[in-house]
Amino acid sequence: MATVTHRVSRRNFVKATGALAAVAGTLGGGTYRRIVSAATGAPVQPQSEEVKYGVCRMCHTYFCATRVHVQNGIVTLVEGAKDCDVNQGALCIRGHGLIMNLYDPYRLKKPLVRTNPKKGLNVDPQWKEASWEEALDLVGKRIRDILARDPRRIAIFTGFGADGSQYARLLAGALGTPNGITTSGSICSTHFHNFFGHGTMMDRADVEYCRLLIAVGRGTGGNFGEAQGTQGPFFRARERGMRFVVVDPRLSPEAAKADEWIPIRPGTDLAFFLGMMHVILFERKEYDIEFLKHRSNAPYLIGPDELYVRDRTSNKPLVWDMADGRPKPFDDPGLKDPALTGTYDVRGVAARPAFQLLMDHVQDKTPEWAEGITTVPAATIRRLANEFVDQASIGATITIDGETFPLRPVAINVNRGVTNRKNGHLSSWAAVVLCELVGAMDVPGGRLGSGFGPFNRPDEDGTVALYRGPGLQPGPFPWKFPPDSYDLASLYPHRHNIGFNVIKALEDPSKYGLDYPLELAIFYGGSHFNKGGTPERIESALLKIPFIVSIEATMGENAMLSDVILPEHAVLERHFANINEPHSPEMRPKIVDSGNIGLTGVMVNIPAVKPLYDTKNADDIILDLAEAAGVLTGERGLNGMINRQLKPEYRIDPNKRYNYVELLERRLKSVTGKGYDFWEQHGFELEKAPARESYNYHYNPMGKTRYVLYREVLKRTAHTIRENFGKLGITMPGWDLEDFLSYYQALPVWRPSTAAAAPAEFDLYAVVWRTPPYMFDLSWVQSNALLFDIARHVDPYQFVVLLNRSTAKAKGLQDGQVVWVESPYGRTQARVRLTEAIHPEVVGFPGGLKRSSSGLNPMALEGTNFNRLVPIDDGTFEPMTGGLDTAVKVKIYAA
Ligand SMILES: Nc1nc2c(c(=O)[nH]1)N[C@H]1C(S)=C(S)[C@@H](COP(=O)(O)OP(=O)(O)OC[C@H]3O[C@@H](n4cnc5c(=O)[nH]c(N)nc54)[C@H](O)[C@@H]3O)O[C@H]1N2
Ligand SMILES: Nc1nc2c(c(=O)[nH]1)N[C@H]1C(S)=C(S)[C@@H](COP(=O)(O)OP(=O)(O)OC[C@H]3O[C@@H](n4cnc5c(=O)[nH]c(N)nc54)[C@H](O)[C@@H]3O)O[C@H]1N2
Ligand code: SF4
Ligand SMILES: [Mo]
Repeated sequence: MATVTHRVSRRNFVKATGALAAVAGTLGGGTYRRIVSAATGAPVQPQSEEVKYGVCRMCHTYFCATRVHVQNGIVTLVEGAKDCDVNQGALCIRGHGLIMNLYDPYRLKKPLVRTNPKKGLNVDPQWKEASWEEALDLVGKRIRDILARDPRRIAIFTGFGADGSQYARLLAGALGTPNGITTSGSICSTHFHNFFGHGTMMDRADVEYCRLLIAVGRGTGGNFGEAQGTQGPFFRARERGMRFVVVDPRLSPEAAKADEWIPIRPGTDLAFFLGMMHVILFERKEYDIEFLKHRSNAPYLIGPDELYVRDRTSNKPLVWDMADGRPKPFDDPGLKDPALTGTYDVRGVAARPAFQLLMDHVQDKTPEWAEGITTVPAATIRRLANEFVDQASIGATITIDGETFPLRPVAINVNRGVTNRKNGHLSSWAAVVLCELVGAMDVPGGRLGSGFGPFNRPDEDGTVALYRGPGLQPGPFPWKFPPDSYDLASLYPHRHNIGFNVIKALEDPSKYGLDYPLELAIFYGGSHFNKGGTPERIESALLKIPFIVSIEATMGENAMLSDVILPEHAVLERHFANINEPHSPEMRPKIVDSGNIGLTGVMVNIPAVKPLYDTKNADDIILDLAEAAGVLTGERGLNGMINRQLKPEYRIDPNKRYNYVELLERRLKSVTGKGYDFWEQHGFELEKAPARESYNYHYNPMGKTRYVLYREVLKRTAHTIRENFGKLGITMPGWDLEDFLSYYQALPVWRPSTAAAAPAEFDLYAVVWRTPPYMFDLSWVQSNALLFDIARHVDPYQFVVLLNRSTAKAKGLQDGQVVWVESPYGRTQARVRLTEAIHPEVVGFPGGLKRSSSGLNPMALEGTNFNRLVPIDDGTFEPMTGGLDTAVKVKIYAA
């Protein structure tokens, strides 16, 4: 086992330059040079040549190191840095498209001010070019006027396009508005189960030792062509015989290379998991009793109110000790043999261990029951459940670097295909509980959290503490009606990101008790348009906001509706840093990411070329906006907040204006002690932790922490919500309160997904997945000409919808025919491609990201728009996290 802590690379910059320029010529630098030369008129023969270190930002992990070749001030080649442990010289297709991000002719080149008061996605705004001073002055005046009246009326919407920014998400605080709202996340409410399961944001499998990996509604990296270290260890695991099973309505690229593809009816994974649980608990009757009794809350006694039965004096949850037939606090030193089953009398109340409640629920959830719901044969579910237990090798141990760990080489990992259902948090919880039944949590071979460190430390109830760090949190946040913010956050105490609620709140603020309008919105790197709802609906809701400002790079939908556009640099012109401190909860986690386990560090992008146009670093624009609005200086201004990120010796004078480059230098020095000179030369610095320290069991081994099987806090939240609405004499706007609360379940109990309840004419399910060229629109990949060209000419499954041949036959549809796909909420036109590689009840959308702004490169308007099928109405989405249900019921017919 590697126990070294090392700098992953050291290089002789000067020597490398000459050698790499030669390589660039043979690898394609020459080709690029000729193309660029033809486009820009630059000489073909280089007069100057440099190779610079950078970080790819064509997906939101921005975690692959690059070498950027620059000749005569022109970028001729971007390649992966071979000496970086993260991507080891590789770039994915998006990374190879990075050069086009810079030379995209559709980039915004100067600040723009609208002159046409009439607005719309297809209305010419009659832009007037402006100087930065003019544009900022205009915006500053508007903001100051609103601030003087009511700061709440300003909203700031951010998404993954803003991830490279240090300050965008501080601006709302400086302005004093509750409407700092994230637009991403509503189609990937994938963190909630991991916060509870591991105390981290994501999960992965330890493919180093895993013997059976079951991926359900999730890619492991290959599906969207990741370049980060995932693929090597994964394929080595396959070579040594790790079984890989994919449960997915479509035969994905990964499923095609798996041992087994199990097609499933969308939205029914919960039934599949409950069927597996039934086999384990009632047929096989073999599970990790030690884990359940001593490393989980399975024995905690639950009362008729569904809450823990607590000790009167210490308030600690009680368990029943079978050794002497008495209840004891979970951490009582005299506790010998906690009961997992039975009913016990505690102070006159019938109390049952959480595990018994799970057994009760699962008793009738047989594989035959699950088959009827999932279309997966009962025999398959039974076989897989047995294999899961066989491979788990309950009781086995392994010694790594001299430390003994349980070895549980099985994992079930789920993601977007499971979580984005009305029953999503229950389905994803079922996957966690299955891993708990065999003890495969944070130990070698098993299911791991995304970060390494003491994330599984216990809270006061002895169970893995919920993640409480910067950024996303699992809640509960305080409940409040009327809500303060337009995303209605306080009505959803465990929400993920629910930016889509803004659309409904704009349509009818009084429905939600909002007593103020939005008067100004700033959009930066996030869009309502790429989520649920039809573009027409989103357009008319947003047009209720009188003044819109966009920090943008292309003329997307937000930009088209804007009054002022402030243009940002392209990636290769920017300063930015990817800072992953040791023990941070996410090492920009990928999917099943064993290659990067134990890896932390800092990567810095220094601009490869000078800006081509009159654009700025996004954080300079944020600082400009704060200054123009009068909220930059002072301890309570943006400067004060920036200071809180800095070590005392690097703090700034809060009353001065700094530029972003100065501030980033101070931040880097605060974290690493090193300034630009170092990063310009080295690009990145990574550290690999010793293997044993990469397993969180190392930090809290047997007896030190208990994994959550029963999420009691959700029951407490449900009580709070019911009580609060009762006191106010009102109900949850737009929902049946009891239906809403019936999803607040501590255990993964059966609830159907909404899609199942659609009218019968909608006889199929639409599902969507990521494709390698277009994951979403980060770094405007959707209008990247290089990626488009590849997608168009190489991949027959782009820009179409997939339909099973038998279904097409029954409906009289031909391959290549143009069809409508219609849900109760919207419809989209598409060319249909027939295949065997999809469940017969499914219409499959690869990407489905067709755009709606006439200002974009027209290629972004090709293909299909999945999102207009997705409902955002109250009652339709997942009530716990607010995740949109993307298993939509649809019908398909000839256009
Ligand atoms: N390198 C890199 N990694 C990333 C990102 C990045 O930018 N770069 N982005 C991250 C983000 S934001 C996200 S959300 C994730 C997304 O990561 P994934 O969740 O892996 O993304 P998808 O490709 O949408 O995969 C979902 C799968 O679920 C299947 N599916 C759909 N419906 C169902 C269903 O009802 N049941 C089952 N069993 N399967 C279903 C689909 O066919 C598809 O194969 O990727 C993350 N990982
Ligand atoms: N059909 C379909 N819809 C999806 C998904 C899908 O796979 N298919 N994925 C979903 C998921 S999982 C997520 S997390 C969300 C992500 O959703 P978002 O976080 O909203 O991210 P994007 O859609 O990538 O970017 C939003 C907008 O930001 C702008 N932008 C992008 N990069 C930059 C930049 O560098 N600077 C500036 N100033 N602006 C920029 C672009 O105008 C872009 O349209 O999308 C979701 N929507
Ligand atoms: S996975 Fe691809 S897009 Fe993401 S950082 Fe790496 S090379 Fe860039
Ligand atoms: Mo996402």
